[in-house]
Amino acid sequence: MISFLIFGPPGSGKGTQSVKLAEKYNLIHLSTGDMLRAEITAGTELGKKMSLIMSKGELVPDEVVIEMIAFKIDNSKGSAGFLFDGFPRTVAQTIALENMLNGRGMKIDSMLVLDVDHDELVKRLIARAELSGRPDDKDPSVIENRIDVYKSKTEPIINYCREKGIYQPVNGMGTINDIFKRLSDSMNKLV
Ligand code: B4P
Repeated sequence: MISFLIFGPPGSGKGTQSVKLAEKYNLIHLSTGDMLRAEITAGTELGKKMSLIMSKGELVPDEVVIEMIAFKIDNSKGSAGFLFDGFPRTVAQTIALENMLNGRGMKIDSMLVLDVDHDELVKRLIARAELSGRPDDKDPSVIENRIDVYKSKTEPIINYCREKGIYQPVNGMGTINDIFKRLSDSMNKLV
């Protein structure tokens, strides 16, 4: 089975593109953001604890998302592989994912990184706030904090993956369909 990471700052289009790519390549789409929001909507104890962290634009603890992903990997069958969206977000999560996959005879095959200008990120997230009702989209200072957290805690994964030869940058500016075509061109080299 093949494993792709779709990577980029908040608002870079990870979630948007993942839905289309998972369908095209018969991949299981695993979004930790969606899993956490499902916990909040269901009103679970975990959801209540994570809601405050997420509304500030901070990352939830590594062990919470690692456990969620491990459960999903073990309970997902019948696809060509996995598309990880919004996970990993720290180098520690990356190492945990590698260990999980290696233990199951898999590896991270490619990291597709969407490059988008800062002003475009903010514009997209403010536009989404109108529809999503997500508290982390409504407040411009929370959006800026999410971008800062990405730079300090998440971006270092790029160097880690570059050294492993799996880093593939993709221009994330333009229409959703143009970006989908660029991502597909990169993925076609591996599937
Ligand atoms: P996520 O759900 O991953 O949210 P995100 O980073 O904002 O990205 P998202 O996928 O939603 O946005 P997208 O770029 O697709 O995480 C939310 C929070 O959960 C995090 O801040 C953190 O607190 C927590 N969390 C999640 N995973 C975690 C982890 N592993 N560890 C710790 N904490 C974790 O798109 C944004 C918008 O842009 C959309 O409205 C879309 O319609 C629009 N758009 C996309 N492409 C476009 C284009 N080409 N042109 C115009 N608009 C476009």
